[in-house]
Amino acid sequence: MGYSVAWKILADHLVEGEMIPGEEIGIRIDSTLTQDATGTMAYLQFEALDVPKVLTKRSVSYIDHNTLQTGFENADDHAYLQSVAAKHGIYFSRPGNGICHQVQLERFDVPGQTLLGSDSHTPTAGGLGALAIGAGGLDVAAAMAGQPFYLPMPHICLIKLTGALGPWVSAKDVILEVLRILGVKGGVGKIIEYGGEGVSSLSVTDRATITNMGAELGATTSIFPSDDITRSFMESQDRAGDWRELLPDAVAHYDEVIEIDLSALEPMVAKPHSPDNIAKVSELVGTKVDQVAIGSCTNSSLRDLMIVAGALKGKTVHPSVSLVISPGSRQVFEMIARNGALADMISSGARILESACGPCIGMGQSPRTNAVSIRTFNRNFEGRSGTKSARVYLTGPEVAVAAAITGEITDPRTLGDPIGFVAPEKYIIDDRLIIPPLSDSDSVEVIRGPNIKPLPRNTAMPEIIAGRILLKLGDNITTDDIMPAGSKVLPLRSNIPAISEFVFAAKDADFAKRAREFGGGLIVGGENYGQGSSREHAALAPMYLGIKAVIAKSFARIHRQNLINFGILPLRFADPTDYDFINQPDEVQIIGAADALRKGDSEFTMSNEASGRSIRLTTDLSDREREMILAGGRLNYIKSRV
Ligand code: MIC
Ligand code: SF4
Repeated sequence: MGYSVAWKILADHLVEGEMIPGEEIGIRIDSTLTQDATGTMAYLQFEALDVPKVLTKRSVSYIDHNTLQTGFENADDHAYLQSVAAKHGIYFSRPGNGICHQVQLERFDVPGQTLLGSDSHTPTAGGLGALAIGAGGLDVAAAMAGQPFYLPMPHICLIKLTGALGPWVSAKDVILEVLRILGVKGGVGKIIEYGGEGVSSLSVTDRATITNMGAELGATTSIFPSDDITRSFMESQDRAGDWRELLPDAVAHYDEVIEIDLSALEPMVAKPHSPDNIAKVSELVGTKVDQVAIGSCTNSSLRDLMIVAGALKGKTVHPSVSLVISPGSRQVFEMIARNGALADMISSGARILESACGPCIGMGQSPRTNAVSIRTFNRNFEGRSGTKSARVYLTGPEVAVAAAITGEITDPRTLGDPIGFVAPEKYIIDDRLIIPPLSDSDSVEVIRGPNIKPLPRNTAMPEIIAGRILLKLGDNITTDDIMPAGSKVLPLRSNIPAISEFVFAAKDADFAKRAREFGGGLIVGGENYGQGSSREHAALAPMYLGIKAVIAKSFARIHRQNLINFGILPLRFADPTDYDFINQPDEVQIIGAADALRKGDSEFTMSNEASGRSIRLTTDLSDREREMILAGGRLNYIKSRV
């Protein structure tokens, strides 16, 4: 049996453990990326590690999330990030240069390399054949300090593509189909590798749309082979020298195989409020639309915006629709400006935003009350748009632009001949907004405005975990539920005392107050607790409020790791029906928790004073993770070993 692409890259980077599915492995990280919403914490943590220069091949810091600057906070973060990058050998992509994943794909990703990013959509780079994983900022800080990244060896799942996409159907419809099949937790513990003859009909940016939104499957990452299509994309980005071929062996082993016939796909949508709530556009035709937002790291490549501009040319945006467009990168923005496509968009009435995350993270453009908003983004969790009552549908650019013109959900295949797109032989290459590392950074002073607060640290795990159940939640709780984003909260990402006031704000406005009153406590969740983003604030801020353990039926990968990184114990119900026997605000105790962690026990007993019942809990922590929790988190653990 031969090897898959993912297996080859993992084997190439393995530094600890054995590649047996489920067992913990450590891999070497070639490159890292951060964005400004997670980057401030990541660099505060990197500074705490006392390593003068990053030890990766390349680390890049992007400004793309917090660009609204409604107060001094965002701009203070930018100044901190720029100066800390200059100090420690990090590339700095200035605000205006674009969304991290799009720029990284254009300018930096290398097939066969590993990339760790403090953003859950880091797997976008898998479109180019890199093994790219999203993680919390602390894991990225540790990678910059030369530490391996640890993960359970994933199962490798092949999605075998046959055929080719029909007119007005695009890459977004492929990943929506995968989400239909697997659901938002169907990728947990897996690497999704794409293969089959259908791969050769997809461009690199199409592939990147697919690997990007693999994050919504809960997958460790997604990846395509690196082939001639990859080579020509890299040539057109003036990076032919970074290309290498990377294909699976003829008879490669996969743990699971799913087949998708591209020719059979139709335009699709993810309905409110989950990316796996999939329907065919044809089933929703006629639904009135109030807003259309085109952009984000999923769908704002040159190809996507050229299709949108082509459809808008000579038309007017429907009177009941507000159409906003944010180009993915400055390269894309400049190219549509120079080739006239931008003029067609402007003339149609589109509202053009800067090249950044913008509405995708609720930084502006919240829709009106009860609106239907069609977005080419990757997440439609309730309230993420900034308007709780809005109904957000996720689609590809074709469906989005069709709705912008007609004012209702429309099958784009009724718009007539498809819009052609031929990829340019050369993209405009201009890296002047990327500041490379300095050769001498001794004199650089790191700028810390008043919003950059010191990093809070946890203390060692107590012998007994005792406290109240502060909140009981259902299945699929997202990190947006735990730690909301948006224009009010995002500016506080570098200020944990201030941001912790917003923990669970949309679910339970009194949560922070109650946590303070009871001096911390525990949280109970259902399946897939912590799905979605990589924001470690969803662990760090609860830690700051004194949360010692989260008990759930199952956890999403990145959030589970973030909890451990900050010394919060993730526990599962041994018997999931026990979920029904624990309520808010029961007073509970786990006696001997620290001792059990030291001994390597995987069972814990929790007594519930209210019901008098004993509940069995389990954990699947590795030895390394146990030590981290005992130490009060990964930072304390690393420090104690130096
Ligand atoms: C998101 O899409 O939710 C974000 C904002 O990019 C996050 C990171 C963050 O919360 O800063 C992500 O996906 O990891
Ligand atoms: Fe930015 Fe949205 Fe992509 Fe997150 S998903 S990186 S907020 S564009």
